[in-house]
Amino acid sequence: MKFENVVIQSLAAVDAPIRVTSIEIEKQLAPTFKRLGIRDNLLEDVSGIGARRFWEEGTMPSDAATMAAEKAIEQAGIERDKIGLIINTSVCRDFLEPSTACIVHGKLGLSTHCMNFDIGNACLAFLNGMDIAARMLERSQIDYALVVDGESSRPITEATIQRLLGSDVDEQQFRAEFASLTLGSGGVAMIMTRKELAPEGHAYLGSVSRSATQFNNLCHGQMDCMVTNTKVLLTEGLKLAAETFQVAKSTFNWVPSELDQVVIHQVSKVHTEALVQLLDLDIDKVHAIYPEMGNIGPASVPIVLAKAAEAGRMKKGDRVALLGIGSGLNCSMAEIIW
Ligand code: MYA
Repeated sequence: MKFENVVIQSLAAVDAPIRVTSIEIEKQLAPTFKRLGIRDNLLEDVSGIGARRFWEEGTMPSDAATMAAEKAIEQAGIERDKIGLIINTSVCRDFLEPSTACIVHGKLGLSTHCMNFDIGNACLAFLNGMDIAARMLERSQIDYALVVDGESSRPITEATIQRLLGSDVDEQQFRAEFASLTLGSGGVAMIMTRKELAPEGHAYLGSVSRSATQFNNLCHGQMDCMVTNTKVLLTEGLKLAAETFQVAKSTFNWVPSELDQVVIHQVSKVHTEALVQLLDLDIDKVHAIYPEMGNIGPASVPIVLAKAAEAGRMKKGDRVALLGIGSGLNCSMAEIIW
């Protein structure tokens, strides 16, 4: 779906305060590493993830999303009663019900006319949220939309470490739960509106999507346990990304060398390097946050975008490609003119 009048008015990311290194995690898992004969530093060596962030105990996904939303509203300089829609897109949630969006809505004190709901689509949901908001904005059904995401990897990481310390854990289980140790935390929020309301905003041109749901069994996650077939996820994820990139090329006239910044969902060093090579992208145009932040699920793409902007990697008019992918498998690619 392409849009002519939708812009991103503000974007804000909030880092979780506690830095946990892969070496610290491996130290905790030392008895299992020794028993299974796993080499030291495997986690950082193969994934390229040296650290990830944790929130203080008790910080809920809605708290992370609310902190980021407060920043985004302030940056945009808008009255909060003008916001007609809030979508929460996080994998992590405070409860199964009510929605995390309604908790964030309440914490922010948004108006009674502001629609609020969650979208769940694994690591892809933030891009889906932007797309749904853009559809409503383009039709003038609302004037401002707030898309938020708050991820907390602390509970699943701690539960996984405890489980993997079990004396009955074998190599197969270790490999199946390995990806859980790469997850990170963060909060992010974006205000979207129409061009006439924020002429300095960054144009959101739209997105294309492709799915390969025959692979919906490759990564199954619960609040305290995620089981992943890392090998097949990597190969099939890359195939779907290549297929989606072809559609994006013809829809947005993408030529890899003409893209100024490529913002990708960050899984690991292996995934990033394989994708860059496959799509003939320039690695210098990819802002990598995984070494310090790990895989922050659906918050990954918008946090990378916010950090790339903070680092001054984009200038006005730059063509910015967003490449998102999520378990399912689903893949979306979008373009922003900065
Ligand atoms: S779901 C979350 C998915 N996250 C991960 O899979 C992260 C962890 N995975 C990785 O870092 C790589 O896949 C690994 C494989 C390293 C696992 N457990 O050459 P290799 C050892 C323990 O065969 P590679 C999500 O985000 C192996 O024994 N160890 O591995 C949603 C060897 O050790 P040694 C393992 O293929 C969507 C070493 O690693 C495991 O290079 C994501 C190297 O072995 C394991 N499971 O990497 C969709 N496997 O050296 C995918 C291997 O001692 C997206 N090892 O012999 C794809 C596209 C990306 C973005 C696209 C945007 C559009």
